[in-house]
Amino acid sequence: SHKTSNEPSEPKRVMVIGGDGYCGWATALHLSNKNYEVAIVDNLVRRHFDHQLGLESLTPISSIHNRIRRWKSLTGKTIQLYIGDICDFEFLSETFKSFEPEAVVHFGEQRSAPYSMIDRSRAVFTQNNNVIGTLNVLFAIKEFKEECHLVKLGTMGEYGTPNIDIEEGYITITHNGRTDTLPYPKQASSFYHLSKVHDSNNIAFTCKAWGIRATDLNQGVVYGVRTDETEMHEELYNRFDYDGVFGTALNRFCVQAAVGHPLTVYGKGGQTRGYLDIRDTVQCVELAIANPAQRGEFRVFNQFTEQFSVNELARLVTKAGEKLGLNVQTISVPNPRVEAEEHYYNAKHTKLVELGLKPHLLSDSLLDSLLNFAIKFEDRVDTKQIMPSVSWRKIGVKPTTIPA
Ligand code: NAD
Ligand code: USQ
Repeated sequence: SHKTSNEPSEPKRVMVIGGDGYCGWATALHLSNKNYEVAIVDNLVRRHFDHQLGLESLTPISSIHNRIRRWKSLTGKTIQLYIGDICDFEFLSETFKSFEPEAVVHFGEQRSAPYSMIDRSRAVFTQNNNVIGTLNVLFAIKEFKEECHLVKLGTMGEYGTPNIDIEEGYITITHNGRTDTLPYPKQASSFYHLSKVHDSNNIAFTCKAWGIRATDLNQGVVYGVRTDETEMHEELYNRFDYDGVFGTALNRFCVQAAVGHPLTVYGKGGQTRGYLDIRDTVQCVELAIANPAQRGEFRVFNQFTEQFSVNELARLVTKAGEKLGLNVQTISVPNPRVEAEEHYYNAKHTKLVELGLKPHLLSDSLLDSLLNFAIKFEDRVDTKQIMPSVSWRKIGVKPTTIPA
């Protein structure tokens, strides 16, 4: 096809690490649809965790091979696939040399806080997998593609719940009459969330030392399941975790409401977090790629659109459920985690909006469609997987197959 002189000569080449997962699959399809050249890198370890723990996505998900074949047959677009572990540097080097990415979006980590708190071996696995994987990506960029922009998924949980406003990555402090802009203090509260803090430190250092360009996306809790691309065909459906280990707050509540299980509010329910629709995850990542960081710049964006407490989410789901004729109850579950249950929370999130993010705010219609989605698959729900089974206080060294 003919190109005019001011169009980019080639589509941008984006490597999506963790592209078989919840955020990664939606993002890979979105970028491919927007004519980016996409390669998925994934070792499918997440599917393996599900088997090990006896869990399953609410939605049936097809193999990564069938997903990619279906995408090609529907759209004519090719997504390249590299199956392997990014902790294996030889494998990662080969993918870099063969695909030559201009941007790497890194979703490929063990992302469940409860999983990281099951036992010693899961805690060690999580920090090893996440910290070493990210270090390898940094070395691969330095060695093979030094202009490549790293877009790294971090978490709002890196900041914890301080009693002051949360800034985007940095805070300006005056101390004993001198002023500096410093990394915002980090107070993570699981071995998983801590792995992200360690990653952020390694990335910040290599931006300074080697001139890496990086964007740390401190994402809040993601909800929803449909995106324009995944709803094109059943074989493109995204995963939907509702269990006590991988399920996250709002998605879990919708499934609980659909099957008549009381909503599981942990402790007092005042825990407040940033939340966003998965349609905004894909939008934010695209914005970060389209507006890359400078060489040597370590940019931090807080990636969420609204704040809610767990109690507020329970109230919203109860109201939306009642409209569908569901009788929704809520129970207070003794909190399996160690976290503040009543606290101040006010986090900035303007940088992605300045780049053009148009948020999909949580609405009655979205809750309605999520609930209907959960009702559609209610026969697949294993209610034994709903109650939390991992305790922050009881974690020990004894290997645990099925959390008790
Ligand atoms: P997910 O578990 O669905 O997907 C992660 C993918 O990475 C899986 O397909 C897994 O197989 C792959 N992976 C893990 N380790 C790997 C390795 N060493 N080599 C290759 N592939 C590997 O998780 P998700 O919910 O899509 O989360 C993606 C990223 O976004 C994570 O970094 C997570 O911390 C972050 N995040 C997620 C949420 C959320 O609510 N889901 C919120 C904030 C941040
Ligand atoms: N919670 C309940 N009831 C439930 C589930 C959770 O009260 O049934 C509470 C938790 O105690 C916590 C809050 O809801 O206070 C959020 O928990 P979550 O499981 O939804 O989210 P979290 O463990 O923080 O982890 C998820 C993703 C992780 C990501 C993080 C973003 O799994 O990858 O980093 O959200 S954030 O929360 O901003 O750190």
